Amino acid sequence: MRKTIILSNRLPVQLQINEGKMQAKPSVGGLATGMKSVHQEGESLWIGWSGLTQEEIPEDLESEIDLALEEHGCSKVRLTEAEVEGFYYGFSNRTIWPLYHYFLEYAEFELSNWKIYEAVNRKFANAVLEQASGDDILWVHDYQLMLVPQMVREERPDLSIGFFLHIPFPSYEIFRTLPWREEILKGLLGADLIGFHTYDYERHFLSSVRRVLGLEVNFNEINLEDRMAKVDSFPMGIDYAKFHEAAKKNADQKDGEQSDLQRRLYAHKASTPDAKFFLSIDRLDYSKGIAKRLKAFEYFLGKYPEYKEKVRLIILAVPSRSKVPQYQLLKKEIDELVGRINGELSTVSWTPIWYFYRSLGFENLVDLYTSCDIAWLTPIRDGMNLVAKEYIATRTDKTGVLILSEMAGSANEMHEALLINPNNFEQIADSLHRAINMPEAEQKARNTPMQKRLARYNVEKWAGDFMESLLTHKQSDPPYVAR
Ligand code: ADQ
Repeated sequence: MRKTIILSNRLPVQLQINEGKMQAKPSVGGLATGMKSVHQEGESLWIGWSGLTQEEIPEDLESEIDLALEEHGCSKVRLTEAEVEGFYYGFSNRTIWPLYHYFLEYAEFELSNWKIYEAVNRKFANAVLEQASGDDILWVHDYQLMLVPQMVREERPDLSIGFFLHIPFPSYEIFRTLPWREEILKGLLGADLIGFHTYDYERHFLSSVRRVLGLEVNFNEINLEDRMAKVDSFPMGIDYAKFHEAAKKNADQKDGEQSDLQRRLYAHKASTPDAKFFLSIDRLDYSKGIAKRLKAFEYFLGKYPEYKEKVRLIILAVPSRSKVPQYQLLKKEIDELVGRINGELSTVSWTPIWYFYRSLGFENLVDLYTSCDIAWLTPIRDGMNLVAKEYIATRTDKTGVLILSEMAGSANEMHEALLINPNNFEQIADSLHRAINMPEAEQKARNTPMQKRLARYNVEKWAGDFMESLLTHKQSDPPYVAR
């Protein structure tokens, strides 16, 4: 039977060893959430790194871990500490991530990291080749594995190979600075279908293919002489029903059934009825613009001092890549900004910023979405941003205001939100003011079409469309037929 192999850097389960015992925990992140529904259906295998290096896995637990993963339909790629360092923290997160998010000044071009990236991509490709049979479908995810499509194709051109990039693809002028630009493009072109979140990323990719490799591009197909590679945009959706239903359940809960967090939020609202909560949720990452948001909040309170003691900013930052120096510096900057702003502005009864540096469980996440009047998501660059979509999905009475950066991929589909430029503090302050005063009828008029779109174009539809497009293209373009 034909199976789908999903390949990503991390498996959708995280392993932790506590006192010699193994524990499995679902991972946080857009991809894990998004692919869950695809992985649960039909015949599929998910291959990726478990999150533990070979040095961290005691020999006697290896087979126990493999068995536990197998139960989740997963198989692990073994990585050593040095490989994780060079491939993940090094090339992926200190070269590609900053470059693709337009933080050129943070991008490091280390030959040794590139070599490890190549070797680890080879490991992932070999893991696929060991498992692939018949006319299987391979769906490779994200920027850590851009060389895998070509590595697999060289051995198995009969497989249907799809690749999806979850982060932006930068403009040619940025991409061309990468010393290994040709290798990366050739690696990606091993796929039959290459997907992006937006048309702009697709356009940037095609332009780089044309200018770096000199290949002929016809509309959205690249002529590779013996075959055509197709490029298209597939804006990723969310599990709309899951968020919407959880929010409904949440609204129906009686007093005793509420979570601690919910009770606290409601108590605050009851004691100050005209108070407004602004919500900011991201991984702690410089691309998400958290530090800038804090400064913009301070600017807003300076411009509109009448909102002092009335508004509160809830910042939830998920720890991320804490071994990379830029992330450590950012954490320090955010800690200091929160401390300074709260120190300068707090009163006996008011703390302007509530700052949580942790990951929250699904129910608490929904508590926050449903109790905050305004979601304020202003990344400096973001491939898509699923939090914006999740917030709108949980607004069961259709109230609530979304303030969203125009630099997030999701802004293309959520034009009813208040779209802002994250560098324009004046515009941000005015948008916050507008959001606070927006009549309910206008909130509902804006949120209704967004909800409809999100419900229709959910994550299953996203995955289904990608798979259908891949298979249709493969059928019409068999690799063995020379043109
Ligand atoms: P991320 O950069 O991780 O993903 P995002 O799309 O916002 O960003 O997804 C974050 C996910 O983590 C959301 O589903 C959210 O619910 C969850 N999450 C965030 N904070 C949390 C917290 N404190 N506790 C628990 N869960 C939390 C990358 C790209 C994005 C792209 C996705 C999917 O950078 O641009 O949208 O992949 O393609």
